[in-house]
Amino acid sequence: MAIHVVTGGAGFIGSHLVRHLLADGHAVRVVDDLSVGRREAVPAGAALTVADINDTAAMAAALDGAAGCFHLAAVASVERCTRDLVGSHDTNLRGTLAVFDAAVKAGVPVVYASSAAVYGVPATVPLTEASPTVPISAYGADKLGCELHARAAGPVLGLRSCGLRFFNVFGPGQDPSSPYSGVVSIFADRLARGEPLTVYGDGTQTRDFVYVGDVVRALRAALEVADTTAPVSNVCTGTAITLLDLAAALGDVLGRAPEIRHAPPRAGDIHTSLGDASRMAALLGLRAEVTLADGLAATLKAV
Ligand code: NAD
Ligand code: UD2
Repeated sequence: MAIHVVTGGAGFIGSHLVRHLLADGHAVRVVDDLSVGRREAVPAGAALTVADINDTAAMAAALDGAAGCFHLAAVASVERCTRDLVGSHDTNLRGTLAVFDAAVKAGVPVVYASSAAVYGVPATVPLTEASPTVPISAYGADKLGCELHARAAGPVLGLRSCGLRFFNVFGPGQDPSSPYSGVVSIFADRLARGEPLTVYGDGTQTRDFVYVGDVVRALRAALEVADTTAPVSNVCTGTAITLLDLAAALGDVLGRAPEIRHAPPRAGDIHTSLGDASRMAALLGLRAEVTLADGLAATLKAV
């Protein structure tokens, strides 16, 4: 079968993608500097190169003969990007340019991770790909920069790409250890320990939670449509729930009501986030299939 490169393949989403590619008989080369990801998370059978994506020689070697590149490596924590503007930019925008450059030279199409963070505070929901992109974080600004460069590099350099704006991804293997980890991973970890959940604000804020298995399907479909027009698509469910309902849904899976403590709202927290999944259906030919209940059950089982 084909050879695929996965940057960030030792991370949460990347390790799921690698497992699926291997299961379908593909050869997989992972490029990850293990700054966040763990060597043990890289599924057996994949070839791991421990390197920064800015390492030109390492990227060229990884892409040699490859059929596609899934670029997921990033400083994925909004908080870390805020604290380390230049360091995170080196990975999130400069590093993406290094991946694009290597992909152009190797003639390999790239599917790259963008984020719902490109939208900033929504004026209206659901957010479509035509909604204004006004990021309110360095993380979101760099992700938008990746999209702009992909669009410029298509016609000029022949880069074939597709960008995916992930909404709130959850599932087994997401690290709960930082306060800025995904809320589902934090809540699942706390519930498993019998600890109370902290809800910032009144808990009426909404999020569009998309299961990692559906994200993997979107990534793989995106490789088929990557081209020089640099299409971009949301990856979301088109349904949002409140934080309080999320806590209750986790409690339902476990058969006991979680204890909830409220804390002041987080600075810069967006109240309403909801994606429109129409382009995902039209461009990628798929919609999110895993229900929240099933996804939460799988997440809790793995804790
Ligand atoms: P993650 O932190 O689990 O994985 C990122 C991986 O990239 C890690 O293994 C890390 O070691 C690696 N990495 C970081 N800097 C690197 C560098 N300079 N060179 C090589 N490797 C490097 O994050 P994730 O949740 O799996 O996210 C994957 C992608 O999806 C990221 O681009 C992230 O910004 C994006 N995204 C994630 C979410 C989400 O809800 N998890 C939402 C929107 C977008
Ligand atoms: C998500 C992404 C971020 C960026 C952003 C764009 C994750 C982890 N983060 O941030 O990368 O794309 O969307 O808008 O996917 N919360 C609690 N208790 C907790 C933890 C969180 O109440 O213990 C709340 C938090 O205040 C927020 C919601 O849960 O209202 C979701 O928080 P999050 O950190 O999982 O994700 P978000 O949407 O802030």
